[in-house]
Amino acid sequence: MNQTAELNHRFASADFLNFEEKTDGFVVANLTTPFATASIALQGAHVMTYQPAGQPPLIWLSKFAKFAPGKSIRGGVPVCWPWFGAHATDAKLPGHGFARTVPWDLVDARMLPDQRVRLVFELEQSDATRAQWPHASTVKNTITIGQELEVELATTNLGASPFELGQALHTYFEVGDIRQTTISGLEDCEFIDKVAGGARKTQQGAVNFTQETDRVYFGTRGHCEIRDPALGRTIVITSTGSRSTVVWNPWTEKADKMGDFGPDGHLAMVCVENANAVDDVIQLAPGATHRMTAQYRSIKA
Ligand code: TA6
Repeated sequence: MNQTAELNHRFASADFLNFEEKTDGFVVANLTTPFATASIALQGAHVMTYQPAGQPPLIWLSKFAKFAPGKSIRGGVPVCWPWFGAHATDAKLPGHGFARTVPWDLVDARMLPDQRVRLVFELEQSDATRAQWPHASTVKNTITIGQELEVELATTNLGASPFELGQALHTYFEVGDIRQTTISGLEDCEFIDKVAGGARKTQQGAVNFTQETDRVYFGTRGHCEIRDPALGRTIVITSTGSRSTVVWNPWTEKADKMGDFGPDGHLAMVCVENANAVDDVIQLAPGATHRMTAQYRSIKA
């Protein structure tokens, strides 16, 4: 029995869940609830789409995204783990860690009494991952589809010594026009401006977008809002277990270079990423578990 057939045999439900092989070896769970539809790739436990009933998609997925084993997906909710950005000492290792480009195991799938649907994925270590990161650990990604999209990343240190954990939910949000979009909730936070050589600055007022924007904010407060007048909505982001927030839009030149945004793709997206990055990485003690959660919902602007 192939993987898709086995997953359908173990977990599928005519009501809310089935699995398909989107491309060769790339399996996706398709979810339908009374509140929203969603799709999640087994690779990276990667939410690819989330669309509340009667609304535009909340999560952006490039029309030019590639779906192939080992290749990161342009859009959705990539899991950056167990480091954020470039590896601290080995440039040969994948940016944003390996979690998003390896297969995760689906360990539970159920409809809750309130008709939300919850899937739990776990990343078991392998020789390949241990070679990149030798710490005994497990990480679970719990995804709940309802009127909100909820994601919880839980890392447990199974070893006898502490380790440093960097991570992010690298979420791509769909907007009507980035040039009209602003982000509130980061006022007065210090940030690293990666477009200005890593200079440290302080956010004055709302964040707006007129060029490539790539910032890591610190001391963030677990609540920010994406104001999107072009689509007439505000996306509300709440989070726990994260004191850093990354804001990114590649703008025209970088998006074109990346090759999987498509023409003007950058105009329809913004990344707002709850993270533990740079100053905010986690030192996880033996036996301890760190949970980082995010909830995303949209309200009328
Ligand atoms: O989160 C922002 C960022 O670190 C940018 O610097 C850019 O590299 C982006 O992530 C996308 O990275 P990726 O590896 O997914 O192409």
